[in-house]
Amino acid sequence: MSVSFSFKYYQPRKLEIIDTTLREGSQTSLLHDHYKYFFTTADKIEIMRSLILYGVKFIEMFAPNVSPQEAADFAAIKEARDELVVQCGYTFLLAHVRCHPADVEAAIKAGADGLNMYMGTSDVSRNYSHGQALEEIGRRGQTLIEQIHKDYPELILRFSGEDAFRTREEDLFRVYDGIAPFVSRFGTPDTVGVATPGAVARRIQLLRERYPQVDMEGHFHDDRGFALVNALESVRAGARYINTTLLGVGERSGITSMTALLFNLFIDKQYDYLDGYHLRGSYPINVLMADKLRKLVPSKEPVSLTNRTHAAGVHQKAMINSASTYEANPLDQFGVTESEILLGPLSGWNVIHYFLKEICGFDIDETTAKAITTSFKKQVYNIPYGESPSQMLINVAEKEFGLQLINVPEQFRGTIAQNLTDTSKMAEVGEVTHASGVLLRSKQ
Ligand code: HCA
Ligand code: CU
Repeated sequence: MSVSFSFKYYQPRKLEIIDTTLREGSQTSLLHDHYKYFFTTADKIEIMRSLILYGVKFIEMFAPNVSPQEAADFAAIKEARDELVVQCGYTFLLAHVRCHPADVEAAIKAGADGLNMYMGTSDVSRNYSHGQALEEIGRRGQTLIEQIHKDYPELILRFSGEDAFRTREEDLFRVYDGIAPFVSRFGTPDTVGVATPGAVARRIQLLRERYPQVDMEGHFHDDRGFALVNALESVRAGARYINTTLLGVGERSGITSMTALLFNLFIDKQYDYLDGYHLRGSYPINVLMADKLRKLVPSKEPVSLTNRTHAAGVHQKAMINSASTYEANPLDQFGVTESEILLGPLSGWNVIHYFLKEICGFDIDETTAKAITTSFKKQVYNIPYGESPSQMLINVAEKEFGLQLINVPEQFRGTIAQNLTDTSKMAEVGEVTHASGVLLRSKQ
């Protein structure tokens, strides 16, 4: 049974993520780097289900006429979406289409809830001679969109002038003016990632003033590393809809990462933009995506374990005493529930003492820990490829220093007994460690 729901009964939230992992995200070169090339139907369904469970209500996909596989996937995703309607409410499936009857017809036939239409408006994206030709392009787009609006009043229509930030304002207006009565959203894609936050704020404000009845949608590429800040700026300027992908993947360096955007709004205490998003699912959904790409969650992704990983000796010592010293942001609320301390050449005796005593259970005092540290630091730079520093450290402790395990009584095994020499600190420090979930391990 096919399910449908009219957009006119949906009250959009203050921020609606339009996730385009399945469209823009599929254009990432990372899929090629790993000889994977495309998301399988099963991958797509898993990604789509995770997004819906996370609270995303708008999902963008390719026009079904891109390839027979995309057409089959569209149908499969629609079916999987329908299964979640009772549990999660309705999610709108939007087809990314050129302003071209073939794309439009294919999307409508496939049962898309909306059309994300686009057309090149900048000098570079369409090689027109300024003025007349643009007007002609705009008029043709307008005729098509007006007709769709008339024939399919239930369809959610969006129009984007591709490469909007290299399009002169008056050119954009010339095209958008005629289309405005027929669409519910205008996109302002920064197709090649040239926009600065100031330019974004100005554009969004201008468009909002000129088209008060049309919502704005942001789509920002990361060529300059501005995709996140531009998305935040556009939200601040009043764009209700933002295009994101998981891990920010997309063409070239990609677009805004969904979890990075929501994480920043949370840090800025913009809670009313976060209505309905299951923020604790952020890290798990990033891990799922990384897995699909056959890689780890990238270190530049704000919602990552890397952001709770500590390698320098001074940081590690501080982390053992108080996790907040080098962790300022509430990553645990975004599902990164553990900190990680990497044993290695930069580790100091404090952490080595902690590791050997608390994690391994050796009978060791501070003087011995310092001596072991000196020996370990001499050897670790020559560590054979593939061997773990923690194993090397244990070997030093056992073979060079003859350390023995403490015979911990059965009932205390598994209890963190940090700083056993100073029992007054034990409960306090132990609690902090537990709360932050410090995890000591060496990178394999
Ligand atoms: C593309 C270009 C696009 C479209 C964005 C939009 C861009 O890959 O087709 O439709 O709003 O960045 O301009 O992703
Ligand atoms: Cu894009």
